[in-house]
Amino acid sequence: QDNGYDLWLKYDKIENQTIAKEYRDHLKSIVVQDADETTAIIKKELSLALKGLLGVAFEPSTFDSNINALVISKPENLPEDLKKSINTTKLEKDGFMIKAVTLSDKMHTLIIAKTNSGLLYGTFHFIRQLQQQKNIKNLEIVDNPQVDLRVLNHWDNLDRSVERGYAGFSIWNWHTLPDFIDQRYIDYARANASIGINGTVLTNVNSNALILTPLYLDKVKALAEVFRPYGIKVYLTARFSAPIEIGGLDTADPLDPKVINWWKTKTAEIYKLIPDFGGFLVKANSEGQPGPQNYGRTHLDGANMMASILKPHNGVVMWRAFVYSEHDPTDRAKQAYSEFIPDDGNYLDNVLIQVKNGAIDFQPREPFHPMFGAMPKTPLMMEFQITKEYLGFATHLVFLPKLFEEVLQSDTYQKGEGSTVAKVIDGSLHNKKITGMAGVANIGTDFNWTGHLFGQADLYGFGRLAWNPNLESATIAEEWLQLTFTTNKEFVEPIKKLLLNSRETVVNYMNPLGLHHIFDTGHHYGPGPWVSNLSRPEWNPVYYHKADDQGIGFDRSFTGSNAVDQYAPELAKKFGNIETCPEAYLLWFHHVPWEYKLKNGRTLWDNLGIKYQQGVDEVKGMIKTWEAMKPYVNSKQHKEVTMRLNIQLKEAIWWKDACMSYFKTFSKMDYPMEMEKPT
Ligand code: GCW
Repeated sequence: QDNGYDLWLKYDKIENQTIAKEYRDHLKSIVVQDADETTAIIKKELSLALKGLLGVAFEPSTFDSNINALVISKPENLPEDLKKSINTTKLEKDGFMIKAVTLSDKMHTLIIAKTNSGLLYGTFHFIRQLQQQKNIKNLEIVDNPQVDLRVLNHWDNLDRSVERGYAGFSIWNWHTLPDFIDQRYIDYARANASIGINGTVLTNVNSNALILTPLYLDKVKALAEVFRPYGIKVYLTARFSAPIEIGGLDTADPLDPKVINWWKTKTAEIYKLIPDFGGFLVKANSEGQPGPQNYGRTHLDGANMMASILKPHNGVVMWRAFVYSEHDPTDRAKQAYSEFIPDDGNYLDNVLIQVKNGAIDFQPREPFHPMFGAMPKTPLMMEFQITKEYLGFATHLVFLPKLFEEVLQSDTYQKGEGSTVAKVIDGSLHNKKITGMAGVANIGTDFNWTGHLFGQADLYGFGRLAWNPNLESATIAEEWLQLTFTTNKEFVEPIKKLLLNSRETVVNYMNPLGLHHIFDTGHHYGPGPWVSNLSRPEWNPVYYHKADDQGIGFDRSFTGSNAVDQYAPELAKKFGNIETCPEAYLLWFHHVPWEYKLKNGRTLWDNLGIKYQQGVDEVKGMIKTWEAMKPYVNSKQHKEVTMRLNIQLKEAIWWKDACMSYFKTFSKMDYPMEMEKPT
C-alpha cells in the first residue's frame, strides 16, 4: 500500500480511457536529443511515467515526421523540420517551453530549453500535465524561473539530529558516506528537481565547523555528485569561528590576514573537490553564534571577506539577517533593520542577505519583514520555514503556501503602490542581478519524508513559489492534491478549501489578532504565555504580549518602540494608528485596552475568546470534511491523518483554554458567551 514515499511523483494508471488513449496517440514516439547524465535521467523519468500512467513501454527513437512524437531538445539540436515552428526569444536560462506543433497532419509535442536543467524541469512539468489529466493538444507554455537560487536549508547536525525537524532523523548518513550512496539521496534529488529546487545547504546554521574538515568534505563531494545531474548545487554553512576551531588560529577576525588566508585555502580545497560548489550560508552574531562583531567588526566586514574569496570560484555568500541580542531591550523586531540597512550598497555583488519572512521568528502570522524593499542595492533572499516550528510541528495540518503567499503579496510601498515582497524577491523591483529564496526543510527519515502526509504540500508549494513567487496558493493546492491523491473533484474541491483555510485556523487557535511568540519555552510546541523566567528578556513570552490590567499587545507605534517607522511611510501610518491597523496585526503593533471595541462592536477581550473558539470549531470542521473523504484515500493514510487531526483538535482546545484563562487574570472579564469555558 502507498506509504507516501513517492510524494507528488505518483504515476498511477489513468483510469479514464478516453484521456489515456488520446495521450497514447500523441506520444507514439519519444525523442530525447543529446546524451548525457541529465538526459539519461529524463529518459528514465519518462519511462517511469508513461509506463505507470499509460502502461506504455518507452522506446527512445529518432525523429520521424510521420509519427506523433514527444521531442525533448535544446533549440539548436531540434530536427530541422521542427526548428521553424518555434520561437525561443522568451526562453531564459533554465526555463522551458512546451509546445504542441502540427506538421503535415501529425501532432508533435516539443519540450525545449537552453540548458539540461531546463529540459529536466520541462519534462517534469509535462508529466504533471499528464498526471492532472490536462488537455495536451494545444499546449503552449513558456515558463522561466523567476528566482535564481531556489534552495533548501537543512538544519541537520552531523550526529543526524535535526534542529526543529519533526520527520525523523537527518537523511544524510555521514557515517556511511562517501562510499555508500543511499537511494534516498537520489530520490531526494529527483523530488527537488521536479519542483525546480536547484540548491541545498546540507548543514545546520548552528552546527559546528567539522563539516569543513577533509573527512567530511569527501562526503559532501559524494552528495554533490549525486545531485549534479539533477541541477542541484551543494552549499555549506560556514561557522564563523572555524579558523580557530579547525584551523588552529587564535582569532577569526575577518580583517586579519591569517584568517583571510585560512578561508582562501579552505575555499580552494572545497572547489577542488566540488567545482560547482554553491557557496556559504552564515549565521553570525545571532543567538550566541560567533561572528565579526566579536572582533569589533560588522556583518559587512564578515560577508565581504567571504564573498571576495568565493567570487573567483563563482560562489555566493548567503548572510543571514536573523540577528537580535539581549542588549537591545526595547524591541527585538527592530535590530536586523538597524544593523543592515545602513550598509546597503556596500556589499559585494555575490552577497545575498537572507531575511526571514517576518521580523521576529516564523510565527503563525507576522507582518512582512521591513527590510524587504528597504535595501534597493543589495540582493535580499527570502527565508521561509517549511518545517513547522511554531505551527504544530508535523502534527497539525496547516497549509503553508497560504502563509507564503500572504507574505509575498504584501505591499512594501517602497517604490509606491504595488511594490510587493514578491517583486523584491524576484529582483524586479530594483533590478537585482541575483535573487534567491530559501526554505528550512521539513525532510527527515520518515517513510513519507515529512511526517505529516500534508507536510509534503508545504515542500511542494515552497518549490513552486521559489520558481514563481507570484503563483497562487489555490493553484498550488489544487496541483498538489491532484498529483498526490486523485483528480476527482469530489475530493479535490473540499480538501482544497480545507487547505486554504487551515492557515487562518491555526492563527485563530494559537495567536489571534496579532499575538506572537507566546509558545512554551525551548520546544515551541504548546502555549506558554505565562513564561517569564528565562535568562534573556526577549526569550520570554511576557515580553511579547505585555498583558497587564489595562490591556494586551506590544506597542510598536510612535508611542512605543516605533518599529512601525521601519516601514514605508504609507504603512508606518496605517500600522501605527490603532484605528487603521489591520485587526490581524493589532496586538503586534499596539497595546490595546481590554475594553477597546473592534470593528464588530465587541470588546477586544470578547474578540480574543471568539477567535480562539473559532479556531477550535474550524478544526472540528476539518475533521468532518476529512471523514467524508474515506472513499478517495487509502485507508492507512486516511487513518493517520485522522489521528493527527484529533490531536490538533485536542491541542486547539488546549491553546484556547490556556491562553484565555491566563489572560483572564489580567482582563478580569467574563468569557464571551460564544466561547466554551475551560474545564
Ligand atoms: O527560531 C529560532 C529557532 C532556532 C534557529 C534560529 C535561527 C537554527 O528556534 O532553532 O536556529 O531560529 O533561525 O537561527
